[in-house]
Amino acid sequence: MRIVFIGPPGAGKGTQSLRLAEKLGIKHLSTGDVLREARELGTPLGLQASGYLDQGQLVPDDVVVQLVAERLGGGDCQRGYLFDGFPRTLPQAEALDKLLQEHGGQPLDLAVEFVIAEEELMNRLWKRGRSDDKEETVRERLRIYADLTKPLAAYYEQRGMLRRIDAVGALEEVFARLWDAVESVRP
Ligand code: B4P
Repeated sequence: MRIVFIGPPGAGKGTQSLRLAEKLGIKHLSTGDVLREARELGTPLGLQASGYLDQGQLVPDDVVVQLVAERLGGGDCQRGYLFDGFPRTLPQAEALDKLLQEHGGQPLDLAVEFVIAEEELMNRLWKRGRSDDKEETVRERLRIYADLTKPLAAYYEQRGMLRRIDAVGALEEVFARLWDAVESVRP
């Protein structure tokens, strides 16, 4: 299966995606994890991404698309994949469609939107305390989400691929909703 997750920062995309990818036996790719790891290793990608990450800004589209293109070409994506945090902008979604055409022409099966109130997000991120989880940075990430990423839900809805899930509740409850969404599109 080919799946993408859309949701505001702290919605639980990372938390749920690891579990879902394992259950489905597909590759999991978090662009956020790859960027943070690159920063820690001090690679050229990491140096390029660092300032954006700290300020809660999106890393430029061409950088992220290049990163995903490299991973899609790898053999471990043949059985399917779950992209967590990608695409995040309309140009990224269009670039992904193009990449999929180049890699065998198989479209996505499912886009999941995690729905959650801002207050709950602030609460979760405050507890996590990552370097980009400071209140001011989170507000900026939420603003960017509303402006640039949330419109992707309509993009996938028009293509009949979107399922929305309530992301509030215990991890198990959220996973059960996610699994229902997957089952609804499984061949
Ligand atoms: P991401 O790494 O994607 O991070 P996120 O949106 O903060 O997190 P997520 O929704 O995965 O939350 P999580 O499960 O961890 O992005 C970080 C940055 O990377 C971006 O700001 C941007 O700069 C850059 N970036 C990434 N992708 C990009 C792209 N495509 N284009 C450009 N830039 C890009 O959960 C958060 C917390 O909530 C955790 O502590 C977790 O334990 C807790 N939690 C989860 N589920 C819960 C539940 N049900 N109940 C209670 N707590 C829960």
